[in-house]
Amino acid sequence: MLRIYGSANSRALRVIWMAAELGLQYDHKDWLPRSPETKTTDYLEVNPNARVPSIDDDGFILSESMAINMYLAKKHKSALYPSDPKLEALCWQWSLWETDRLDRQIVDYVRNSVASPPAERKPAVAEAAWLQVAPAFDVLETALAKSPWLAGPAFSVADLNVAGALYRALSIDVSKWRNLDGWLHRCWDRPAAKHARALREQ
Ligand SMILES: N[C@@H](CCC(=O)N[C@@H](CS)C(=O)NCC(=O)O)C(=O)O
Repeated sequence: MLRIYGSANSRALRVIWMAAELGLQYDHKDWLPRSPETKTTDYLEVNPNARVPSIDDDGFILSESMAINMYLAKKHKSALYPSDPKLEALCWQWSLWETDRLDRQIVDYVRNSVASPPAERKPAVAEAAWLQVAPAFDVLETALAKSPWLAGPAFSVADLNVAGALYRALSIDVSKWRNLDGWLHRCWDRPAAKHARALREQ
């Protein structure tokens, strides 16, 4: 049986989305980041970083949300994982790119501009993050002007991983990036995405 460690209120959101796309049953350890459960000796065996998400797939242990999603989509022979090596490589490219360029930066920006209570916001952190987020959005905008999806002719794990990581961007105005805006909402309009989002926002 598949077990997913991590609350929808964490980067496990994107893994929960993928599990819903694939129609997988799973045991959910609905743990928040930094919760006591993530610091036990047993969990540190699963993820020595004490972070979520992680999975235990019938004894196969894996962490890193992007890798988990690519593994699950490939294992279940989903159309979300392209069989063409070039499209497969584009899924790796976009997932790694997002982790480098946007994953932390978008969280820092949104938390410190709109999400946290005003007294807790750090404008300097928001400003520094925005200096990285805006050019990364430009890169996505250019790619999405050429093709409606990031890796080939259809929605794939590349789109899920990047759009999943951009959950926070749903709460800011990105209409300046017209193609990015349309793509982000197309991705999050999928039933599996709505299911994951509902778990986070319940
Ligand atoms: N690159 C990792 C990041 C995992 C990560 O940072 N998870 C956060 C929650 S979203 C966490 O568990 N943080 C706990 C901590 O920082 O101690 C992934 O994508 O899975």
